[in-house]
Amino acid sequence: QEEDPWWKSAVVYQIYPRSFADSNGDGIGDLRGITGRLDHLSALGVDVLWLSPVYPSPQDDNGYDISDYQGIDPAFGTLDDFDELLAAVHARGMKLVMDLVVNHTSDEHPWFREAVGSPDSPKRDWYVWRPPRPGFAAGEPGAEPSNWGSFFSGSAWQLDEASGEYYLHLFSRKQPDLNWENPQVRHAVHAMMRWWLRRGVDGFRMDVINLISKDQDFPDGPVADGAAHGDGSPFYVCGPRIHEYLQELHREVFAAHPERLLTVGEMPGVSVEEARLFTDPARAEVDMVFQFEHVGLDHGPGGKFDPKPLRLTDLKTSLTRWQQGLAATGWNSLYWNNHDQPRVVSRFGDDGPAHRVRSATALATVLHLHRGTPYVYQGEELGMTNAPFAAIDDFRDIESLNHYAHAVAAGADAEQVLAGLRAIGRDNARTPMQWDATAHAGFTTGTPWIGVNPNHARLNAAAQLADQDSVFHHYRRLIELRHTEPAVVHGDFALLLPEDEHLYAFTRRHRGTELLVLANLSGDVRHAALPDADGWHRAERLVTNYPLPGAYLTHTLGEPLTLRPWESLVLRRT
Ligand code: ISL
Ligand code: CA
Repeated sequence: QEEDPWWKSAVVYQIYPRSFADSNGDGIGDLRGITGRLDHLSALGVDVLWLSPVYPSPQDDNGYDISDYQGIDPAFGTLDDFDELLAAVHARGMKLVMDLVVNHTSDEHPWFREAVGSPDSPKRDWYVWRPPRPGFAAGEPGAEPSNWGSFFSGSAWQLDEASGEYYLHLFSRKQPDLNWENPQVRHAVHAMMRWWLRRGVDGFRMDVINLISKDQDFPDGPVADGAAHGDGSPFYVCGPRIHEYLQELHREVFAAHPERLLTVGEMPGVSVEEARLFTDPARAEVDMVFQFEHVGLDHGPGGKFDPKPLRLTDLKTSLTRWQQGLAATGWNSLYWNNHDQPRVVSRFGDDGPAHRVRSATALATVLHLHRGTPYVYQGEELGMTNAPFAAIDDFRDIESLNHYAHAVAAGADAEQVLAGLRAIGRDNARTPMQWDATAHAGFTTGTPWIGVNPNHARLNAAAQLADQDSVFHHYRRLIELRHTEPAVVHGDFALLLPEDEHLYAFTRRHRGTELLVLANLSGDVRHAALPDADGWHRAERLVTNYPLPGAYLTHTLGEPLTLRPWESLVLRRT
């Protein structure tokens, strides 16, 4: 176990560059802004930075629509700025991982321009083209080659008037899917990745990488009650050639750097069984995957924008299944937040003044004590909250804007649609990083591209660095614990109190060490009838979120443990 890969004991920090730090006052975060804020990340103690896309892009989906894979968008800076950032990150002993978006390009990428402009060019086949459905004329309602809906509302097919053919776009119309069946596409992607590795980057977070292989028959998918489009996911989630493509990528790109890299596949809809195949080191595909089960548990019958309250037992059941499923083979990624999810303290915690700090720290404790590699999304380490968006004009995200337009056009109540966006919309995670209490939270001297959360006056990094009881210092301690206690990295996971709707409890056992993680994920006092409460009586308290006198649990032998609102603790016995 001593020869385990370095990333098993690492913590990754995700930067959404547009919203992190603006160095030139244009209201958009940029690379020099990041370089100027590395002290914050060193103080937190993270090992790896993952940058959301900074390549040239029309920014239809905030950079997830790439028009040049080997450059930097002028809004973010230059390749020189990038090299400078990379050197500064390395000088601090951290690594840098790029976002790799190769399921699709921008429709403004030269490859797609050529494919559209010259249907006879070899580039045509780099994308997915199909004629209208038999018996239909191009452009007629229902003429789309399949009934698949796009992730961003509407059909997944867009008509190209000039040729009368449709191209596939699982995301926006400006994000045409690449045709991975074509070996030239795969070779171009490999070459581009090798170019970044030569430049010195330390790996890739691979966007929707389990969607790149499609069933070439493009069959219609099931249509849910009242849905305008079918669900094509059975025909593109972990499609027929996905493992072949990833093994080829490993051979062609990753294999030359056996120790250095971190590769993580973002995989909507992936099952535990598939994830084990993807991350089995013997199969040489990726190091770990992002799975989505736990962030779908509060989606309601009407989909993600129709959220329902989370049942804690559902969360525990799900995460435990993933812990067990990847215990012997493979590896987990652990996350609550990223740029696509609402803020966890608002979603699963309580972001009101009474409980914000303790619910944020309790949730952090639960996540970081699981087995796997934790990811911290910018601002999560401050307990940043969802944003008080007043009206649709406050939103910027294409998914939210498209959903609103489609839902309202279909007759939905606008206020109700807005309520869904406020609860679950991706812009909640995209408001600027809250550095200090000054105007625009110290993010920019100009006008920010999206509103700053007004709570930055009291919720900001400067205040939290100065306060040992802050969310920031709690995250710092959790990260340090992973670096120093092998049981956090390697320990076997066992869930306790599986039926409890308020308490999250588990142990991690490694050689002679056992950790107990106990969290009250509710705003009321709770009693924990732990199977072996007395056995933990004199255990060492490692990370807690309430100041308690003494080093031992203050509980009476033979009595259940009492946990205060949102109290969490990590205990160790040997
Ligand atoms: O938020 C979602 C839409 O409901 C997710 O399904 C999301 O689209 C999915 O997780 C894939 O996300 C990734 O690829 C998208 C991009 O918009 C996201 O920001 C990115 O993380 C397309 O590139
Ligand atoms: Ca800027």
